Amino acid sequence: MDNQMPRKKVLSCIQPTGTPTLGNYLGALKNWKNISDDYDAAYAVADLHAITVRQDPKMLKKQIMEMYAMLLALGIDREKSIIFVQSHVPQHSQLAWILNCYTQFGEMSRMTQFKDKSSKHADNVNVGLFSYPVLMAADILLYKADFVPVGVYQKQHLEITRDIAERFNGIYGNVFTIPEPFIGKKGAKIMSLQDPEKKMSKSDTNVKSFISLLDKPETIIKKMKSAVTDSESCVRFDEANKPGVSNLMSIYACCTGLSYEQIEKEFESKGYGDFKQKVGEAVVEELRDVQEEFNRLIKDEKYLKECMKDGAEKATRIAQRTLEKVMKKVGYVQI
Ligand code: ATP
Ligand code: LTN
Repeated sequence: MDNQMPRKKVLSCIQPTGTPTLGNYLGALKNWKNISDDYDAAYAVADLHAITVRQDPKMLKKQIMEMYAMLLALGIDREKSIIFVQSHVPQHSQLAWILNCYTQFGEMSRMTQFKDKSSKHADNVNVGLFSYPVLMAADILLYKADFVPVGVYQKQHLEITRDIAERFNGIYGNVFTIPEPFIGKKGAKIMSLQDPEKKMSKSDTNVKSFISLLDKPETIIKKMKSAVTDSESCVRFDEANKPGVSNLMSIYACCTGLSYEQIEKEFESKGYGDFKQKVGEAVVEELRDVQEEFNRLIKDEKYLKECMKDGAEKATRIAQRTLEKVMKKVGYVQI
């Protein structure tokens, strides 16, 4: 990269709503490490977003520590990138309130995640769940992110972030950078092992449907072996007619770097048993280093908290600068 040019900025967050899955890893986390080599990256544990669904306090605390340890375990260089916890930087909530007042009820009503989640949690359709994308817009806009690595499912939230930013800039001048989504091609959509029409999700009640990043090698192989395929017994990429096999092929491609043609060749005269075993082994290999590092870090609460503090300080410096600018534009009195 040209040394004269300032590096482009990237921000992404993940909710601490459970142990991340292979879907989260291949669709998001794995790319975060690579991206951080070329961009000014900030990554956060979105614990404010997490309470849009009811959380048990003890579990939430545990999951925040685990998700943070997981981000450190990815091997991102903490000298170059910022890794922090959203609730440690109050500017996120402050900007979210302001942006709420520049967001229309009608446009928020169209968000598909809200529709999905409110039907899943019909007993708790809270206002936070509704305005979730505004908090996400605040996360992104505070750091003036040029790019936001997200899975394909978050694309609509990125679009509304752009709309809110453009609207605000239209009124007050050039305050916010308009962010672009950054959706990796490989791994963008990893499907459930039990129902390949559905995405792999960490909150799925059937544990056989996902690989958790902390699953032991034996468990990974076992879950792969019980993955739903079809009766054709031919390893061929065809998402429409062979969603199960295609999903396993895309997992294998992500872990080995092989193309679909190369994979089809490798398993030309082999059955699904061999294929699933190989996919399982490739996943075990792919996760080995991250798991080792996670297991080391999670025991060291003192170190994790030191890193959190350092991350929060760095993030606050950037976030406060943007928030002050916004407040000045809106007409608040600075003291
Ligand atoms: P939940 O089950 O709590 O809704 P989730 O596992 O679906 O969570 P999120 O926390 O919503 O995942 O997403 C974290 C990141 O991982 C996002 O960038 C998202 O797009 C990506 N991601 C989630 N599931 C998948 C998947 N199955 N394939 C690829 N990427 C995914
Ligand atoms: N909504 C996202 C998590 C998230 C996020 C963000 C992603 C919260 N704030 C800012 C990118 C940028 C999710 O559930 N995957």
